[in-house]
Amino acid sequence: MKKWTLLTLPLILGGCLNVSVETFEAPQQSSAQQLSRIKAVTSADARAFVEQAEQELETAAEYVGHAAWLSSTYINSDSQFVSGKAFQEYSLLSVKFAKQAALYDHLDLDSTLRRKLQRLKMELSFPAPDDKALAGELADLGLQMESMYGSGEYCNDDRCFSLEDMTQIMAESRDAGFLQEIWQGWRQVSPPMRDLYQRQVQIATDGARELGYDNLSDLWRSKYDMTPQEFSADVDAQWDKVKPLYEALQCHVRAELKDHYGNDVVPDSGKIPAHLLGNMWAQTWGNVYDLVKPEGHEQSYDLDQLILDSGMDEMGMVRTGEKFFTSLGFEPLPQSFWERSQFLKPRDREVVCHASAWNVDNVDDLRIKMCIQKNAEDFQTIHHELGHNFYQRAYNKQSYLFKASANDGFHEALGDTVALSMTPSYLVELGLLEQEPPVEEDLGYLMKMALNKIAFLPFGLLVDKWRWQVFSGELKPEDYNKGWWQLRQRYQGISAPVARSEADFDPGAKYHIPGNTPYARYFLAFIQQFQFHRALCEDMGYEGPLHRCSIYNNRQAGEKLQSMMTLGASQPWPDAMEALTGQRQLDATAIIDYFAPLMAWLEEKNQGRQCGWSADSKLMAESS
Ligand code: X8Z
Ligand code: ZN
Repeated sequence: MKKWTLLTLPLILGGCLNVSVETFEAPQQSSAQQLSRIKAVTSADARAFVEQAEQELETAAEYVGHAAWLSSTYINSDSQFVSGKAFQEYSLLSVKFAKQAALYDHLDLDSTLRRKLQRLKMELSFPAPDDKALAGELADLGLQMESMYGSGEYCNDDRCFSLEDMTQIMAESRDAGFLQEIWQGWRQVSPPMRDLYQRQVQIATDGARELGYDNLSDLWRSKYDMTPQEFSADVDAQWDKVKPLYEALQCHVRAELKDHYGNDVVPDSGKIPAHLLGNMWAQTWGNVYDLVKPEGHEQSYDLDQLILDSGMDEMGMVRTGEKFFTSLGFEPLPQSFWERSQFLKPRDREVVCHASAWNVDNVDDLRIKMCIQKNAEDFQTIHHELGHNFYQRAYNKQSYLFKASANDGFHEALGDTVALSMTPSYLVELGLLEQEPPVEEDLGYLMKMALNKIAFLPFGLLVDKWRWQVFSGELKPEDYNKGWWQLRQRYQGISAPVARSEADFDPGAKYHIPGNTPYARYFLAFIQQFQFHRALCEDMGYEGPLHRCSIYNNRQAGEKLQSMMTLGASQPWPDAMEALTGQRQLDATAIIDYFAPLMAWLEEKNQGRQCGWSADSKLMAESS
């Protein structure tokens, strides 16, 4: 089944139980009848119910998996129709079981059964109400928005640009005017999504209420083995810890960009115009490394160039990624992976290019879907996606409701953890680099890493801060874009390069909003991956600086990872965290330790600079 985009549906080919669904049709009964039933149900009934639910959901999910693969890799009205039906069917089934799960709330059940019943209630991110028409409408809305995003393009008088073209321009161009045009151009994709999004939220909110949640925000924040309030407090606490690092980086990058582009382009507000950071959403800044690199400590190699010079093609990049995992002791990917994955953007049809990893049958039909470009960013993304696939395979012996990661941050962290080991010494081992660079270059390496990892943190946090506000009703539809830019300013210290208004719907220009993929998972992952990296390095007896440690070829590290991955979602996430790191909590000290040498350099470099930014009120008309 498709994972990590529209739905999160694990599945398994379980045995068929001879229990009639009729047995569990509680909602139609009167409350007196229900009460007598509640008294009557036993833990054996609960067990049979869960097995039945797992088996039926598994069958439906496999169908969704195939249909969704088609609708993402061949966007047309037929594939959308079929996929819509499959989502509708799955949604209704899942909601039915989620409601019935409440029948067993009062029973004293073993922890595994109790956990499965809980997971049944929070399986869907956007649950439909128990109504066929609304379930169909909800499925169609999601598919419509995802296909609008997938087929989005921007055309000026000269030519049309795909998102991949625009991604490359954002990365490489240093022409502020052109960057602004492209930044604005891509955002034409989303105003037509605004009403659809509002409707989608409305329907799914009703669905969440039927399942007993106050709103979708509570549902989304309930998936972390703690209360929604505790979860919000935890992510805020982590953010507070890493904020000084982000603020130091933002200050340095702003100063260097101002030197390069001048005062007209980079204003005095302290914020950075969002089109100058090398990325369409200003979420990672590695592409402006050349403008902000630490003088005297520059990296002598450029991974983009090394990849091009090596002659490695896109498939070769994936093979190299696979080799990292097999060096840790993981089994090679199945032949079907190579036959069924989408590595390149097809020339003849529209597809959703945003990278994703799939396990279509939740056994071993593993695939990635990408439109790979031969560059370092996509090389890293390949490792990210393969991390999903190897995780999916590691827990495929779990039962359906536990075929997931410990929490969604773990899934996102796995491949990134591996990619933290793509150190210069690893590149030498691969034959991409001739010799290991001297230690003086470490600051350059750390700067490049920070531009991708530290710069991401506030973005990773704010996307769902925005959605939580929307879902709870705190942010009204007429303020969707204003609320978005308030968060962008406050957390990232960036500003829109041209005036924005409620005629725009800028959140919709980021894949995960139309694609309905929760985003706090990436914030967690960016903290966790350093925790995982540090634990694995310590475990293998490594004693040097963390940024020079590579787990490549280390079976012990592989076994540690496996021990966490095979658990799937069967245990509360602190147990899985403990299996790998010995710690039971998120711990930002690992990312702080990793970047300590860079932080020291930044603090010195920023002396005399005016750091920080004002969260001014001219949010929507700011033209910097
Ligand atoms: O969406 C992704 C992955 C697929 S799960 C490519 N990421 C986030 C993004 O691109 O916005 C990875 C990092 C953040
Ligand atoms: Zn991912």
